Amino acid sequence: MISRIDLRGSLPEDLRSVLPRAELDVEAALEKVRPICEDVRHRGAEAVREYNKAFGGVEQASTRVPVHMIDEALAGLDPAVCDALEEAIRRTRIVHRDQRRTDTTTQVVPGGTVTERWVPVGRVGLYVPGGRAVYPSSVVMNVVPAQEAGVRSLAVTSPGQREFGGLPHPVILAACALLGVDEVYAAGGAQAVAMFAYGTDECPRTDMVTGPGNIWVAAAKRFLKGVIGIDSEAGPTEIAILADATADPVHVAADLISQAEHDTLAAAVLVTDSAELARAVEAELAAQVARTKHTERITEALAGRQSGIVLVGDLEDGLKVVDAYAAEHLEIQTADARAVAARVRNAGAIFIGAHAPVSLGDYLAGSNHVLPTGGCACHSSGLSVQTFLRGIHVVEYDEPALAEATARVVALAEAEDLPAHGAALKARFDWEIPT
Ligand code: HSO
Ligand code: ZN
Repeated sequence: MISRIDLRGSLPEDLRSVLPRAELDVEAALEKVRPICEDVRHRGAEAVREYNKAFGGVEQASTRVPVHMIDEALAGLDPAVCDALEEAIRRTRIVHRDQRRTDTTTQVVPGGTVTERWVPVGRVGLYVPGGRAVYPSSVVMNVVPAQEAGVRSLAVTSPGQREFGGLPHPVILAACALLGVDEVYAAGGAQAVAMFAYGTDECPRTDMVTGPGNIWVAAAKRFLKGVIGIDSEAGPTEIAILADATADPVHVAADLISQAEHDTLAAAVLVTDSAELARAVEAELAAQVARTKHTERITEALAGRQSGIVLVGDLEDGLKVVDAYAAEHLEIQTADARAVAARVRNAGAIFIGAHAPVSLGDYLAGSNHVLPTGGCACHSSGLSVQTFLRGIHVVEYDEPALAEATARVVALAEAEDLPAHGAALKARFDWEIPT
C-alpha cells in the first residue's frame, strides 16, 4: 500500500522533485477566503457568526465564550486527562522558559552603543483547530511560548461545535482554564483569522495570529499577512524516519502510522539503506493498520503520493535525502543515532533513537509541536518564545562618536545619491565635516 522509491545507485540532481510530497493548493483557496475576510472586516462579529453557522452549522448569540463555561469545562475534565495536561504544561513551560532572551548591549565605538531590546508582541490570537481534529495539546503548544515571551494579552479561538451548543470542545476550554486563559472565542476557519486581524465588536484586534489550521486558515493567514503577523501556514503533518538495519520495524511502522492518523493528507516517509527493514516495515504496516481505530484514514495517508519508503545506498545518501525533504518531524533510528542526528541540517524537530517517538513530542517531551511543514523546515523553525518577541535596536551615540562617523556616513550617502542623509549629520557640526 505504501509506495517505494528506489534511489540506490546515484541520487538525482534535483532530489526534492523525486521525493514524495503533496502539493497543497493554498492559492486556489485564497479566492474563496478573500470575500469572507472582507465581509468580517466590514460587518464584524455578525459576519463571523454567520460563517460559523454556514460552515459549522452552529447558532451562536456571541462568539465570545462566557468565562464560567471555561471554568465549568475544567470542573468536568477527566482527572487522568487533567493530570496529563498539567504535566504537559509543566514540561513545555520549562523548555520554553529557557528560550527567553536577555537584552544585549554592544559598544560599537567609544561613546556609541547598540542595544538589542527584546519586546513581546502586545496582543496575540491563537488558533486551535476543532471539528475532527480536537487538539487540547495544541492549546498548550501555542499558549505556553506566548506566555513565556511575556505577551500580555492572549486570546484563543477554536471552532464552535454543534454537540457542545456552539462552544469549542470542552477539553479545549479546560486546557485554556489550566493555562489561565479566559479570553476564548468560538470561531473557526478564515473568519476566525479575519476576526483577529481586523477586530470585531466582540473581539479586539490582535497584532498576530499563530497556530495550525486547515487550508482555509492557511489561506486566510496568507491573505491577511501584513495586516496581522503570522507564524507559518501549517500544512498536513509529516513524519520522516531515517533508519538502518538496527531499527525495530514494529516501532518504525507504529511511528509512521501515528502521524498518518492525523489526516488522509498526512505524510509518512521512511528513508532506509536496508531493503530488509523496508520489507519488514511494509509487513508491519499491513498488520498494524488493520488493528488500529482509524484504518481508512491511515490507509489513505500511507497510500497517498505524499508517503513512501525511500531506499538509499547508504546512510550518507539517507542524510542527503532527509535534508532535501526537510520534514516537520524526523526520527533517527540508526546505530549511533545521536551522531547521525547531529549532521541533519533541515528538520522541524529531530527525535533521536528508539525511545523518542514523535508522539512523545506531540504531547509530553517539552518540545513544541507546532512545526514547519511542506519543506519549510529548510528556512523556518517551529513555534517558540522567539516567535512572540521583537528585537528592537536602540542606538545611542554621543557627540564625539557621531563626529567620528560623519565623514563615512557622508561618503556613503553621496554614493547613494542621498545627500540629505549626510546633511543630517553635517547640520550638527555647523555643516563642516569633523576631522
Ligand atoms: N503531530 C501534530 C501535533 C499533534 N499530534 C497534536 C497530536 N495532537 C503536529 O505536530
Ligand atoms: Zn501528532
